[in-house]
Amino acid sequence: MKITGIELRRIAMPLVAPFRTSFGTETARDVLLVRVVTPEAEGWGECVAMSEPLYSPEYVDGAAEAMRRFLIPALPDQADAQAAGRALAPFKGHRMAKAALETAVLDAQLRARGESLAAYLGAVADRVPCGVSIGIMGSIPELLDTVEGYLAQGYIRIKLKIQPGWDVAPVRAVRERFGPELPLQVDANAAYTLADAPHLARLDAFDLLLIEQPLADDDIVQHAALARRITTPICLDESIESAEHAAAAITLGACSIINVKPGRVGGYLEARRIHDLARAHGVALWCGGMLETGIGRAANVALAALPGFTLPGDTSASRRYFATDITPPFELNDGHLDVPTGPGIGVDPVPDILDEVTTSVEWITR
Ligand code: OSB
Ligand code: MG
Repeated sequence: MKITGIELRRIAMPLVAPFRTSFGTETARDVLLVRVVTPEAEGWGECVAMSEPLYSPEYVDGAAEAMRRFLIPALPDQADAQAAGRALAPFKGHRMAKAALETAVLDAQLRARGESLAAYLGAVADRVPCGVSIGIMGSIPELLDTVEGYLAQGYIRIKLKIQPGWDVAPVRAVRERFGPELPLQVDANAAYTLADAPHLARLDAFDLLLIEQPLADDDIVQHAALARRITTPICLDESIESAEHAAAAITLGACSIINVKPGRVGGYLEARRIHDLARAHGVALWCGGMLETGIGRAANVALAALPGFTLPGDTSASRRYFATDITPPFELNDGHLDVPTGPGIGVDPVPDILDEVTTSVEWITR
């Protein structure tokens, strides 16, 4: 199965509502899609890099440049995801770019042999429970209305974005309004320092499932120190870019839970290594999100169906993000999304919709 060409396609996807985190506000998603073409099948991958390097060092223009200049020329002739992973490994970083390429290769490979990504990865569930990530709001009443709306849609876990000045009060308000049974967690996107430990300990009173990435990406040791000073379980997101990072964090006691984002760790093969490692060590996992279109979401839902993913993920329905998704929309059913069963990632872009949102197309032959 020879790779004959690769398409890099940029699309512009307006978000249904602005999404504010401690690192910035997103109003639209600038997405880089990868399509790997072979005579037998095509495969899709979604690059989760954002427009600016605020969540991680990667950004969309940089990912496209890394792909065209270094990664695509290094890919093996044959569509073989394991071989692609090995060929890309010598290039440092650029994990989101590598993940998109490797996923497109894997999708083509699996479509050609009629196997679903879920089956390939070792999924054990046919549907996955869904949470929703709620951005920083202008006021507490606005936040409470937003939470209420998502609960009415069936989401079974709420995640609140927090930052200094928007933490204890919104958490208290949501707890008081929706009660002690609501599965509730927070995500700081690295907005605090260890000096904030006494303040973060005030969140212990609210029985949160976890606090995600309270400290800086490279503060693994400081997260271990924080874990000894608060009772809320610590979950790492930005800090975990590989199975090696996960092993270090687990050994140090820096986290008891990991948010797995395949883009952040360089692909689904590395995500599965983290799964196997974490599961062996009793560290709980859940599948994070990067405001993906249906292409990235389909693959994430397959990953979230692995046995170690024991907490609800940020794998929300398409309409939480976009008025019109580029694939048939993922819809919430009793708080769950169905795991695609078709070959590969199991979904395809709708050609007319894809064309409408496309801002550029680049075709690279090999
Ligand atoms: O930190 O988990 C995060 C979105 C973009 C970048 C980082 C994060 C997020 C989210 C939203 O929390 C997850 C989603 O709904 O896709
Ligand atoms: Mg996060």
